[in-house]
Parts: sequence; structure tokens; C-alpha cells
Amino acid sequence: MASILTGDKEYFKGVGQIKYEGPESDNPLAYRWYDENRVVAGKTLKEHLKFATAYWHSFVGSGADPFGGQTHVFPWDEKSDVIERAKDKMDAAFEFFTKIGFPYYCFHDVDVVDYGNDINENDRRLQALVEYAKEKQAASGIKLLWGTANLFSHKRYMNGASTNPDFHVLAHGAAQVKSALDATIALGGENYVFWGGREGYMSLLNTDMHREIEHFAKFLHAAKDYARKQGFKGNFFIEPKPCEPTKHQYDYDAATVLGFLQKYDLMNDFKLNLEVNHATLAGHTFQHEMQVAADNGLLGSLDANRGDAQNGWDTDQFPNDINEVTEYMLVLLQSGGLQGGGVNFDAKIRRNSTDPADLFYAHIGGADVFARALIIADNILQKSDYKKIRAERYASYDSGKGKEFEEGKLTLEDLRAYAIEAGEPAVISGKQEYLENLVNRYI
Ligand code: XUL
Ligand code: CO
Repeated sequence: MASILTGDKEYFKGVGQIKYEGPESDNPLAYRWYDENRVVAGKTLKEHLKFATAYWHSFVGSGADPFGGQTHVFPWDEKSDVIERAKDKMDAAFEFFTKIGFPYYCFHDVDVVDYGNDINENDRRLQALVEYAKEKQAASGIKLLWGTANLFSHKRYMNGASTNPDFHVLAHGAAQVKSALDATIALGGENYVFWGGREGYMSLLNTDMHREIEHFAKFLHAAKDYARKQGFKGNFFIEPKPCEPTKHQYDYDAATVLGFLQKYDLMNDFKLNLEVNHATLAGHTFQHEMQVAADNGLLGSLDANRGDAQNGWDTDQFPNDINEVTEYMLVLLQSGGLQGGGVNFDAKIRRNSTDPADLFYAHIGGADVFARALIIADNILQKSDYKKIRAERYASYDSGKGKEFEEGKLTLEDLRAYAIEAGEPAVISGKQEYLENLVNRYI
């Protein structure tokens, strides 16, 4: 099948366009819940969720782990010419994006084309693939949700990129970010992500943390100023993660990044790209991270995946827990949705998932669980007493002295006087099990 979308080769043979067939369908290569045109809470599922495919896990990830090498052998990886090989990979990627029917994709610079050590040559390579991607985007209607630069794989970044103790390395990171920003802007990318995998430290014995964080802030300002000068109107996102690969990453979690953005005057341009498995590594639920972000106007985008209850590392599995995802969607709907971003499946199929169709099953499952959870969350908000119970829990602040306290009108002495006057408080249930059952009732 020769077309602009698939090049001259079909990579995912035997898999056609994935369609919505409804909950009763037995077809494993169909959506049972993700009907992109279904309207929920005033918007289509497609508009709420803005699903994106991650270039790195889907078309680059080799299945290797610390105990063994490649198990995913890709037919688009065969040519020796670096540009031709990258074009084959892009053909495969757009074939997948088109068949899965997601409106967006995301990439790191080095996912798209292999980089060497020559900055000018790397720029030429990326630009060549940007031109190719422009044609593919125009032909398919698929858009770039965000671009980013990989500042963690090359050995020069072993001590960090913008937080490297060696200024020479920081400058190389800046060169890479400049061309990744140029690529994102040229492709009409809606956002740009900074995930600082090695922006942190392994030992405080050799680390001047204060100086490194100051450098990090200066670097972000320089990147932001450059992109704005080029006319970029989108959001910058910081993606928090507490550790891995560094022992301690500076962008630990949503609350830590909030403090950093406020301290360094970056609140106007930056929001958060939150990832489920990063939240759990930080000892938080994902809904906690989402709520922290939403309460501070920072709920930008989501990297959808899940960890493993028995493993303490970033397993990046595809989401499949309807109960958990429903809680995410309750936060999403109540906070007015994502600001500029979408739901990017930053997830990888397992090392032993080696059929071409496995990539489809994974994304179908992820999309269905988010779509179904959004519908359930909307039902809970519209039809149950969930909102009423939560509001009643805080009713004592809606009038009288409680209201005066919220308005900042009461002193510590006033509060003491009220305590004496009102006597011992009643014991009031938090109704946690009731609410857990309520969620299950709507699933
Ligand atoms: C790593 C991770 C990255 C970022 C982009 O844990 O999540 O893939 O999303 O650099
Ligand atoms: Co991520």
C-alpha cells in the first residue's frame, strides 16, 4: 500500500483502521469506550483527552532491560543511511498514528533521528525530518502535542544537562534545546516539555545544589525567551519525577515544581506535565499530583501510564485500572480540564510483547480506560450525591464565624472565644467507604 502516510511499505500488516464498536464488541482491535465524537460534559472525548502517541516507547524502545538486550526488532530500523532510516521510522509512526486514530503525537529530538556529536550536523538531520513530518502531518491531520530534547541519554549528560557542574555541557544542552524548539515551532507543536532526568544529583558530597538549581532556572528563562522571540505561543511544561535516573531529581513532584516556578518567576509560561508512575515514585497518588497542579493553575498535560505495586521503579505500563483512572477524571472534570495539553501514553509494551498488534492492544486498552473513566466521572458528578457530600463537609465555613475566618477577619483570640462558646465539636464521619462504594457503583 503506497501512500504519503505509509511510504512504500505497510509496517503494521493485518491491522486496519481501529474503530469504535461499543462495549458489546468482542473485537480486540476495536474501541469499546473511546467513541471520539461522544459528547461528555460539553466536549467530545477527543477534545477532552487529546490522546497522543509517544514516539520513543512505540518506535524506538527496543525491549531491552538491565539483564538483556533487544527483543523488539523493528523493520523500520534496517537502512544504514541515517536519514533514510529515520524516514522509514516516521512512515511507520504515521501509519500507526493514523490506524490508532489519535489526533496527536509527542517526540524527543533523538527519537526522530539519530544524533552524533556534531551540533550543525544534528541540526541538519532534525531539520530534514521536520520537513518530512510537515508533509505527513498535512496529509494525515495529525498534530504535535509537544516536542522535547533528550538531555539524559548521551554520556556528556551523565552529571546533568542544565545542572551540570561543567558549563561546557550546559551549553551543549542549550544547543540541543534550541533545535528541538525550532523543530517544535516549525511543526506547529502546541507545547514544549522539559523533563530533567539527570537534573539532580547522586551524592551531595560532590554537589552544590543551590548553584545547580539557579543554573536550571537561568537555562529555562533563556529557552523560554528564545522560543517567545520565535513566536511560540504554546505552553512550556515541566514534568516532575522524584528520582531515576538520578537518586534525587530537582523536579521532585508537583508541589516542589510549584515552589520553584514561583521563586524563579516562571509561573506565566510554565505548567506541569504530570506522569502517573512519577507520582507513585514520589509517594503520591496521581490524583494528588493533579489536584496540586489544578489548585495552582498548572494542570497542563498528562503522561498516562502506571507503575507496578510490587516494583519500585518506573515500569511505564499502559493504564488499565478503571477505579484509579476514574479518580483522575474526577479531578480533571472538576478543575475545568487540561490547559493546553492532552493525554500522552508515555507507556511501553512489555519486553515479551513482540507481535506488531501488541502496540495496538496497548493503546486501545489505554484509550478505552480513560474514555470510560471520563464518562463514569461525569455520571458521578451529574447524578450522585458526591458533590453534595464534599460540600457539606466544609459547610461550617459557609456562614457565621467560619465564614469570617475564611475572610481573614478572626484573630487567634477570636478563635479561642468561639471554641469556648461552641463547646466540644461533634464527631463527624469522613464517609470514605461510602464514597469508595459510590465510585464503584457508577463503574
Ligand atoms: C521519563 C519520561 C520522559 C519524559 C519526556 O520518565 O517520562 O519520557 O516524558 O522526556
Ligand atoms: Co513522561
